[in-house]
This record gives sequence, structure tokens and C-alpha cells, in this order.
Amino acid sequence: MSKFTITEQQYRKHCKTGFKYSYGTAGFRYKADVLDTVMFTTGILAALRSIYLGGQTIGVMITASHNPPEDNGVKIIDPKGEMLAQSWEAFATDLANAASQGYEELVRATTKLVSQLQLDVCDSGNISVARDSRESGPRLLQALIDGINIFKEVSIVDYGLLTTPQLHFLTWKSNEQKDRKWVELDYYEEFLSSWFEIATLSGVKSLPFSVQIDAANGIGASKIQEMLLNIDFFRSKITLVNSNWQNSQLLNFSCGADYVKTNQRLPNGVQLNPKDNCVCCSFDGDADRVVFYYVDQQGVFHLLDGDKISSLLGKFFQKLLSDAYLENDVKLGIVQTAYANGSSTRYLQETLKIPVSCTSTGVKHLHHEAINSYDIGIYFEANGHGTVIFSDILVEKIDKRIQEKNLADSEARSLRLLKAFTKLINQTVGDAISDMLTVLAILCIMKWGPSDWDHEYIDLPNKLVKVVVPDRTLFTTTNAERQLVTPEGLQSKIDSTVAKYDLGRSFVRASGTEDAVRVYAEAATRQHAESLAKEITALLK
Ligand code: NG1
Ligand code: ZN
Repeated sequence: MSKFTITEQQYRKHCKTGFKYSYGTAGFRYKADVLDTVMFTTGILAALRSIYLGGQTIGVMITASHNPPEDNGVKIIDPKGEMLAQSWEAFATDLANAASQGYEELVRATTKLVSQLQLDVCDSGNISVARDSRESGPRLLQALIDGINIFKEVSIVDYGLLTTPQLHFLTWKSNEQKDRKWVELDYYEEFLSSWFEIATLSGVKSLPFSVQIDAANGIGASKIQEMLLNIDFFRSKITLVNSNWQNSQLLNFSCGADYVKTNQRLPNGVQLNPKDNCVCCSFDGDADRVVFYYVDQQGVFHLLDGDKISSLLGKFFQKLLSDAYLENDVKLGIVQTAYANGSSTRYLQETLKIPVSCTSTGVKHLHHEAINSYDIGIYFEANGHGTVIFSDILVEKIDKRIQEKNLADSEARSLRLLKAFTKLINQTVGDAISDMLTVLAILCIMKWGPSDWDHEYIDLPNKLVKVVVPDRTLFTTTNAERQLVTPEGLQSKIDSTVAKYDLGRSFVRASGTEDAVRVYAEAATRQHAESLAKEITALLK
């Protein structure tokens, strides 16, 4: 094992003491002014992770997603484009907190980690980095790069400004096919070529509706401009709003997926006439989430959230599998969290008869369940973050069947369509652009507008409340967070309260990203959902 050197000067350039950090569901995410320390140690950690994995490329994304402009954050991406392995989250937290205690502590903690993992720090490594449009991005990037550069044989590819899912995709591709350099244009090429293949196979010559995209004044706006608005097919039909990504103060302000989902209303800058034949959607600040919406003939706003996206995809792939005579060979399933609307779960299980799994909150849980349990695993959080995973075995099966002679035209077309969707969908992580194109393609093929999609089931009225308590860690759960284990006795009080409400359901869990507990309640009417939420909240005081 060779040596590495972290100089006191390097440490002082970026690190400060006295803050306690934790690598959570969304990586490290704080006010940007306390993040320099963590960026420097994340650089060290990402380099060690790459060395540990034999030089495979590790991604590092600097973003705070839907948070306000003054926040920022950092997430590490593993070689297949998935989130950092959970066992390493603790290493990331330990290194950050060591640096926050002082220079000697950081050197000691890094040396200990290198020896514990038995690393040769002169081995080579590869890191791909990118950032969203926040003002603090360039400064934090420098701290990250200086951390990585502690290890002389670790190279960096800086992609500049990207959406989070673009970096997941490029990190995955860099490992899957190492003999070439992967660039942003490859991302556009991959998804656009699949789109046009689907359009050709389905006879879609133009979009049958107009599309309005609210890009949350985030980096997604610039990518939509580069990817879609240069192409006639899209330019004539797509209107981009909240596209001012260069003014970072506007990021996520009164717009974007989180604003629309939380407030259940149109974002700033979007005006809809009920007569417009328009499909609208909102991205979040780093374009890994998307929600759709429309206004009906009475001018009433309707949200088509992650649960609605899952249900659309479930129905579509079920039909496509049957058209390809694959329905008996392929396990299609949907993964949700406890926040999924009860009507969506009932619709999937009882109407479509598709199996549904429920996992803890956080996409990494849904992602793993989708991979482990299904050949086609569709997962979306209600907030619009999700994707579809196709198993390797299924893709091989499709490839083999496509080669078969004497296939009927319709069967061959269905198989080709299925294959093209495996490429249109960014399987590494939720991706607003890829998910949007997938939904638009499906609506075109099914000849549906947003209200046809919406009418498959009616959401139960629901209410989500954030309750600040003295110590949220006292709230522990079981059964995919649907029941409390502690505080003792509280769950039975919740159960007897819920039992009073028609179609009532409620659960309480500690947030993983905020210092609060969340109360979710749904019931047959809006009034009942609100009063159930109120009663449950009162039990917490
Ligand atoms: P927490 O704060 O643990 O509820 C929130 C969202 C999750 C997920 C994470 C990461 C809700 C109710 N919770 O988690 O779905 O997206 O943030 O961003 O929306
Ligand atoms: Zn995001």
C-alpha cells in the first residue's frame, strides 16, 4: 500500500469545523455555505470507491434537486448508474464528520479507511462529475476536484452542467463500454433514436397534442432546448416555460414538479385553456422527477402524479406483452411506497391484476425491489420520481424472438416496440426527459389525451402533514413504514381512529430528509381526509 498526502493547506482551503453531516436518502444536502467540507471529503471517498472497484467509473452529481437556490448537495453514483451502495454511505458520513472535527482527524479517518479496505492508493480510478445550475456549483466542484486529486492516479471527466439522470446514464455507459469516451450527445442519440423507432413502428407522424414543459428554471430547460427544440417533430408542438436556468435565483421558485405536487396547482407561467389540447408536465430542478397535469372543461386542475404514471405504464406494458405473446413468460409488477394513493393500488391489483409491492420511502428501496422481484419492474414514488427496469433475461428473450422466422407482423412489431421502450426508458434512475418521452409515446400509441389517462381511476382525497416533534428518532416503523413500532401504544390508537373513516388509511413515519415526522391520511371525502389527518396529528402531541 503506497502513501497519499492531504496537506493542511488543502484542508484549510475547503474545510471548516463544527458541523455534523449525514449521507441521507438524497446524499448530502444542506445550505451551500456549509458544504465545502463535505465536497472535499466526497472527492476523497469517490476516488477510494473507484480504486476499490478496480478503477470502474464512479459518478458524483452536485445538486439539491427541488430545494431552494441557496441549498446544494452531492450524490455518489455507483458503476451501473445506481445509487451508492448503502455500506459506503456510513464511510461518506464518517469522513465528512472527521473533517468537520479538524485536519488531523480527517487524515486519521482517511488512513483508517484506506487500510480497512486494503486499498493501494496508487491504483487507478475514474470519476465522472457534473452539476446542476446552482450558483454555488462551481465553487463546490473545485472542492470536490481537490479532494479527488489527493489520489494521483484517479482521473476526472467533468461533464459541466447536466441533469442528474444524464450523469447516471453516462456513468453506467462508461463502465458498460469502456473502449470509448461517452459524451452528452450519446445521451441524446440513445433516447432520440428509440423515440423515432417507436414513432415509426407505431405510425406516429406528429404529436397529436401540444406539450407544455415547466422546467422549474433548472438545467432540464437547457437540455430540452438542446435535445428536442432543434428537431421539427418537437419544435412545433412543445412550449418550454420556466426555462430561465441561467438565473439561479429563480430555480424551483413557484414552479417545478415538487411545487405542483405539493400545492396541487398550476406552476407560475403556465396558463391553460380547457379547450387547449395540451399535455402539461413539470420537471424538478435537476430533472429526475416529472409530474403531469391538465385542466378539465370546467377549468379544474387535475394532477397525474407518479402513481398515475405507474398505472399508465402498467396498462400499456401488460397489453404489449400480450400482443407479443409474452404475458405468461414475463413477470410484470409495480413497486410503490405507502404514499401511493389507495385507489391506484386497488386499480393495479383489482382492475389490471398486476402484482404490487410496497417498500420503504426512497427510490433506492423501490429500485432494488423492481430488480429483485420482476422482469418488468415499474416503480414511481407519488412525487414523480421513478423508472422501469427490464431484466437482462427478458431483453435476451425479446432479441431471440425477434430473430425467429415466420413471426406474424403484429407480433414482430410488438416485440420491436417492447425492445425500443427498453431503450427509451433510462433504467439507471428516474429521468424527467426519458419518462416524459415514454408517457408521450404511450399516449400517442393508445390515442389517449390526459383525461382518458386520468379517468382510469379516481384518486382518493388525501392529506400530507409535516409535524415537528422533539425527537423524530423515537418513531420507528415496520411493514414498509406502514405501522409504528414505537412510541409504544401509538399504532393501536392510529388503528382505532382510522377505523372510524370510510376507506380510511393513515400512517406516521419520521422523514429521512427533514427534522419532522410525516402524517399521511386518505379517506372517501376531502373533509374526512383532512379530519383524519388532524386526529392523527393530535395523537402525536
Ligand atoms: P422523506 O423526507 O424521507 O419523506 C422525501 C420524499 C421521498 C423521497 C425523498 C428524497 C415524500 C413524502 N417523501 O423523503 O418520496 O423523494 O424525499 O428526495 O414525498
Ligand atoms: Zn430531483
